[in-house]
Amino acid sequence: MRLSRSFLPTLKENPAEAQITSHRLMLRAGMIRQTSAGIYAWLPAGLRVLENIANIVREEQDAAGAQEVLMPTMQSAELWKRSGRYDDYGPEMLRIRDRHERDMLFGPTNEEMITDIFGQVVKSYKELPQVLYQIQWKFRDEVRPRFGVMRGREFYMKDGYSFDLDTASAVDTYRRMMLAYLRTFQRLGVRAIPMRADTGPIGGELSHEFLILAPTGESGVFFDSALEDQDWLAEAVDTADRASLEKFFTRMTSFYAATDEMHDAAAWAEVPADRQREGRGIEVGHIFNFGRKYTQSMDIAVSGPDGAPLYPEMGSYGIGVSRLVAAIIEASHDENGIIWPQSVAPFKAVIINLKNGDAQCDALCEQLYGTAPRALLYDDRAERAGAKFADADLMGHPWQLIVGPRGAKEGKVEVKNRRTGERTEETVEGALALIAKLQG
Ligand code: 5CA
Repeated sequence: MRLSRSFLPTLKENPAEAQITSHRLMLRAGMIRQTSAGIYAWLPAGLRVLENIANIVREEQDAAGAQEVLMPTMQSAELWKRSGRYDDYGPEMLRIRDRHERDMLFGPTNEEMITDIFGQVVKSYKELPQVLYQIQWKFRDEVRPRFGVMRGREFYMKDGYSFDLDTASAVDTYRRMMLAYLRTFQRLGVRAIPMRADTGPIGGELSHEFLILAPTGESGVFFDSALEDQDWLAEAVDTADRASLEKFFTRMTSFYAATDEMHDAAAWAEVPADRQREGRGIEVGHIFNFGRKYTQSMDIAVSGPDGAPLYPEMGSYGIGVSRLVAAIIEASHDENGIIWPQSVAPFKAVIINLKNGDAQCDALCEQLYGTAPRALLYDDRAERAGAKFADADLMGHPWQLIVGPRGAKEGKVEVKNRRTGERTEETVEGALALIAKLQG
């Protein structure tokens, strides 16, 4: 994308309405604009990050055997009356009446709808297990939407739902999802610590929250630092084998981790002092196993092995995709701006032309840019160098490819790594090889 013609409205000043770093940086880097309280429009740079996150989530869900669907945002109140949650959900649910006076709502979550669809399709226990997920907008009329997309009213969520024959198989599915989540967050370039959690209005007994450490987090957290050192992408688990899943889960849960709501001082005291970490965390995911709560209340059964009705055991699995954009920034920035992990960056690198209009500078920049115009941002504006450097740091591109008149004449490109600040001088071939590597 050419910056001179792009819709990337960066701001020099800190917007007054933003109280936390990520909200400030998302506004300043031109990623979002608010349209109503807790409701945001995503501009090109923001949308790219949102979609990059969603795609990593999608790949790991697919790899774990979940199948993607897309359900509507509008739901009929009838569904929620069947589960009994229509009255329980309270003012967080945005209720709407259509022209025929039918009660509708903007979905805050989809347990009821997916259970109903499952019931229409699956008739026999032989078709179990099933894991379905979607990545879709949700609406919760939060009393205090704040911190930008961190706690919005409209937000983008990956919500998955599983249906199993019995408790043992439902627990296998839960553990498989746990591993998929750990892998997902690691690929997103952040550490999200799984913690035993309260189940709240979703219901059930087995539940974990995934928290990214940040001083602005809403929950207090206590955990064993050994959890930060695990490489979940290298974890050898045979996800088709119950014993292997159990071994992984037992190992993972052997490390202490709890939010303040679930904190156990006695168990905490047993964690070696040099590994005790206390702080605050942002909840970016939440998984639940709640048995037959919805299949029973909505009377959705399949025929069991003996021909009698069997109510599948369910779980649900959420990831706050839009919240993650902010959470990653909270965990990865410095005083100059965002530092995107490579995997989610809106642009893999920015090409900075230090002398726009200089024939050699322009030619070299065009040569680099032309190899990967979608992955690269080309700062071809008639701005001074200082402004270009400041915007590049603010927007957080992992690499800066800097082309000035002297370098252009000698066929050299200065390459800066945004995270380490390290600068090297590369030949044109070296710069092209880096671009090819970043794209791959
Ligand atoms: N049905 C279950 C799982 S599919 C569910 O709704 N779980 S949840 O309530 O925990 O939400 C899942 C994730 O969505 C949360 O972990 C959080 O990361 C994100 N989330 C929840 N509320 C908001 C909000 N108001 N703004 C942004 N993200 C949110």
